[in-house]
Order: sequence, then C-alpha cells, then structure tokens
Amino acid sequence: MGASNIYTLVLVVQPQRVLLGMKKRGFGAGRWNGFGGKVQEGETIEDGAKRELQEESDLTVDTLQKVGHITFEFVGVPEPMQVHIFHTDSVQGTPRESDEMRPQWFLLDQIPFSDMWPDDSYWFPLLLQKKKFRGHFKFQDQDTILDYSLHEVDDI
Ligand code: 8OG
Repeated sequence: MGASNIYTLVLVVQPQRVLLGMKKRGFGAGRWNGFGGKVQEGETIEDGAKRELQEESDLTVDTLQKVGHITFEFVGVPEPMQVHIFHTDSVQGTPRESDEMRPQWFLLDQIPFSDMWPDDSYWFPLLLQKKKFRGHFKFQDQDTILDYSLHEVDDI
C-alpha cells in the first residue's frame, strides 16, 4: 500500500445530483472532478479515499463502494497512474471550499463534461447506472486520448 502511483477518486452521487469540485491547483487544475489524491504510505486505499474527501471538501463518510479502476498512461511517463474510484450517496457535513477544491452540486443532466477530464465522458454514464468498470486510457497530453479500453465488471 502507499506506492506512489496509486490514487483515489470519490464521487458523491445522490438521486438527482453529483458533487464535484473545481480543482484550484496542481494536476488537473481548472477541471471539475471528484475528490481524491495519492494514497499515502501505511494507509489502505479506502482510508486514503476518505481522508482526501475530508481534506478537500470537509465531508466525512462511513462507507464507500468501490466502483471502478482506471489506469492512465501518459506518453513519455514510464509508470501509469492507477486510480481507484469509489461511490457514496451518503456523507456527513456540508461541502466546504478547501485550498485545493471548490465544491458544487450539479444536476445529473448538467454534468460539466467540457470542463472535466476527457475520459470522464466515457465512464461517468457507467457510474451513474451503478455499473462497475475497469479501464485504461492512454493520453498524448492532458487533453488528448490516443486510445482506451473500458469494460463493465461484476466485481471490482
Ligand atoms: O493528488 P492529486 O489531486 O494530484 O490527484 C489526482 C486526482 O485526479 C486523483 O483524485 C485522481 C484524479 N484523476 C487523475 N486522472 C483523472 C481523470 O482522467 N479523470 C478523473 N475524473 N480523475 C482523474 O489523476
């Protein structure tokens, strides 16, 4: 646990809406995304996901459902990023802006895909249908997907 290429991503999805945060700095700045980051040495992946959710949005959660695993490869970067994606519909607290993220609820038919990572348009529909999935996206740069694979799985 804690290898430097393992990341988490938490999506808070309720029946009518999803909580996204505008990333204010660092990797992916200027894009709406779920909450997450690098898993630290000595913590489980799920604990890392809960910690990042709390740090970035001030929300706490009892349980997270694993819904997806996506590897992101960038041309010229030797090791792909492994992102473990979690879902929850029940959180405690009120979303609050942090140094890293400005949270905002979006209606499910108004998800701002044009201001999100380009791969999100592919797998978000699976997430919203409560499907589990695995995928691999190969990027030329942060705007350009060269190729990808994505499939539903029974368990993750
Ligand atoms: O610690 P940092 O904020 O840099 O971690 C990166 C976050 O961004 C982490 O939650 C994983 C997430 N992430 C990627 N690539 C992509 C992507 O293509 N789509 C989405 N939705 N999230 C991504 O690293």
